Amino acid sequence: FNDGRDWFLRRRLGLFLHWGLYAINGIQEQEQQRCGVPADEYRKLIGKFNPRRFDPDGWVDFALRNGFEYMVITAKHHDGFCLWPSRETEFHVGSTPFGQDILARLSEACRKRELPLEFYYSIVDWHQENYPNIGRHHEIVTDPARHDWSRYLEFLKRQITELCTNYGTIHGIWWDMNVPQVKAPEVHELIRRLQPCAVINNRGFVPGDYSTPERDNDPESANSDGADAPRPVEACQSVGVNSWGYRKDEDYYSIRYFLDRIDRTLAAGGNYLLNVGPDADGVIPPPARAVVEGVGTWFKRVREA
Ligand code: JFZ
Repeated sequence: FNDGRDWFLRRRLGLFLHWGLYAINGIQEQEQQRCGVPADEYRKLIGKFNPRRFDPDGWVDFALRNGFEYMVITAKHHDGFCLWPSRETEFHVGSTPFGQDILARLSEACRKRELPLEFYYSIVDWHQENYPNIGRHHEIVTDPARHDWSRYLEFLKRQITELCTNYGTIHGIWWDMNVPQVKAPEVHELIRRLQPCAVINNRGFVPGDYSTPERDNDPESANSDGADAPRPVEACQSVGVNSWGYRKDEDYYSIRYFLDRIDRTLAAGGNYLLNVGPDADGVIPPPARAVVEGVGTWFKRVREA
């Protein structure tokens, strides 16, 4: 890129964190849509979120100790719950018994240890009544009379402004679930203006800086978004077979599986983002840690070679 975003080309392995209210039930991060948890029930989880063992320095140490070179956390997933006290909604961590600004704590821990941090932001939002909750991956029934793209986009821009203003230097906005019908290049311009080191993936409103293939997707075919030139690639994958968020009875991919996937991605010039889901106390489950450690042991050897 030849600008503040260059860090992304030198750093290759990232730790992805899916964390939010869904950690409480421990089913999966899309339990409302996929597991029939009613929206009204889901909302009540806000009264139960109290991760007493949240230790942002511990997460950063864990990542660095295992050779990970950047971090991405779900600032807001499809459920609409915000890990920071957004002025735009009440559905945020400041309204929980825990109360603390998770993004402030984590970004501070990352800054101290110079670990680049990106914010994942879901364009899909099951909590905002303006968001047209229809279509691929998000068939939550809401009142169509309230759907309003332009109002939702204004809300989104104000939230992105909060994320790009209140946490010092951030290193990326990791969009999820682009809606192909909506083009809003001004959102990307906003990020560029406020955060020159921030990379933007291709699940947003215009193609972005790099493509985001997932699981066994072929990097060539994944997320074809009309980009006109080859771009950097970042593959992503969860340690859990069933979920990105914490799941009580998760099945985990083997370390060997990831070494194969990651090796292939790195050889093709891509970055790799390995995901874990901390539990409701804020603890990364032991089997997830074991995968990160196994991958890290191997990756540190590759880096030294
Ligand atoms: C999305 C989310 O629905 C999921 O919860 C998680 O956050 C993941 C990182 O992103 O899921 C997707 C999005 C795109 C593809 C697959 C799963 N895709 O393009 O293959």
